[in-house]
Amino acid sequence: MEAASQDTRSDDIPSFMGEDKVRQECKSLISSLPSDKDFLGRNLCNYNGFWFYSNTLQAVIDVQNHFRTLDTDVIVASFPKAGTTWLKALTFAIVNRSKYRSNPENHPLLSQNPHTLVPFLEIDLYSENKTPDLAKVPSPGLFATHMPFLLLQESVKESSCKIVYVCRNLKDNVVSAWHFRRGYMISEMHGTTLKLMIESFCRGVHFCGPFWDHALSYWKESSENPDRVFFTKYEDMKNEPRAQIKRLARFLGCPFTEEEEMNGSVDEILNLCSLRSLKDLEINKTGKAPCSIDCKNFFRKGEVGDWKNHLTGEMAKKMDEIVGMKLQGSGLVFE
Ligand code: PAP
Repeated sequence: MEAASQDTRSDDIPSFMGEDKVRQECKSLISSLPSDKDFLGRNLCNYNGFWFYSNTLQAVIDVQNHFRTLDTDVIVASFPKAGTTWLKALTFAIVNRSKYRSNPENHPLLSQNPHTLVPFLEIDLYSENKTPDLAKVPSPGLFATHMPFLLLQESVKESSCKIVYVCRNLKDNVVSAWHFRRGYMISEMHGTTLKLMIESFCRGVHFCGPFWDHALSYWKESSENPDRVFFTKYEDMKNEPRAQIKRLARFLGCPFTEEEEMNGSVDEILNLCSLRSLKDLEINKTGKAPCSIDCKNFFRKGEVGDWKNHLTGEMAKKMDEIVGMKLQGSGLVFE
């Protein structure tokens, strides 16, 4: 089946995938960049090796030009659909745990979606405004990004802020992205196939891709600066959640004390941030994330290996081969 054409107009396209927010200077830049189409036939341009929709590139450039981190900020970075929502919730809950210990019923994660509490720089804050007012952001400032480290580094180079990154094996990542897109881009997705999406991922031509270069950008930085960049995988978080959040808390400079471990603080945070708990909350059933996507789309199965229910052996083999080849020699391995 053919992918939907670029000319198809649809009202279910989120703003970051559009082209209407681009200012003249960025239009000129885009016209000079390599271009291609995603699996839906929508325009992508390649900026410093990574593919973006035009509106997102405008915001990426505004982030690079105007956003400067503070030492106390934490940036939750991820490849889309790799576990962002979970890592946002955990990071928020860990760094703010002392504020809500005595009144857990007022915890913000019970009434707000993790994407509201930890907004994306290039998809939320800088998408409508090149210099958003960050003065009211509570301390520590928690921000998120899908930008690769290469593009983020301008904003973080003058501070000692912390960056936490999650990625996920490509097969589950693609299957998750497929369901996500089908959840909110109902008419736009009509007439496309998972096979076409996989082909675009295997070519590396997809939003924020190539996948492997994205992961490698943070992998390399975390190897060189382990106090600066925390690197984890969705699979590791699922397999050993307690060990991973203890590691995360240590990295963030607020390790769980022995007393906290004894009184169940680690498990409380894991429960609060679990897929089951978040998915059941009214806000996440009926609310909208800042990017206008219904919150419910961010919560699905959360299973490692769900790809087996969706991909043929041939599709899986192709993806394993290309990822294996691209990551060869880096030390980064996906099971
Ligand atoms: P984003 O990049 O668009 O923000 P992201 O949160 O990275 O999306 O990915 C959503 C995936 O994380 C979904 O995976 P699935 O499609 O394989 O099910 C979603 O179910 C999963 N997810 C969301 N919240 C949690 C959570 N609290 N714990 C575990 N997995 C979660």
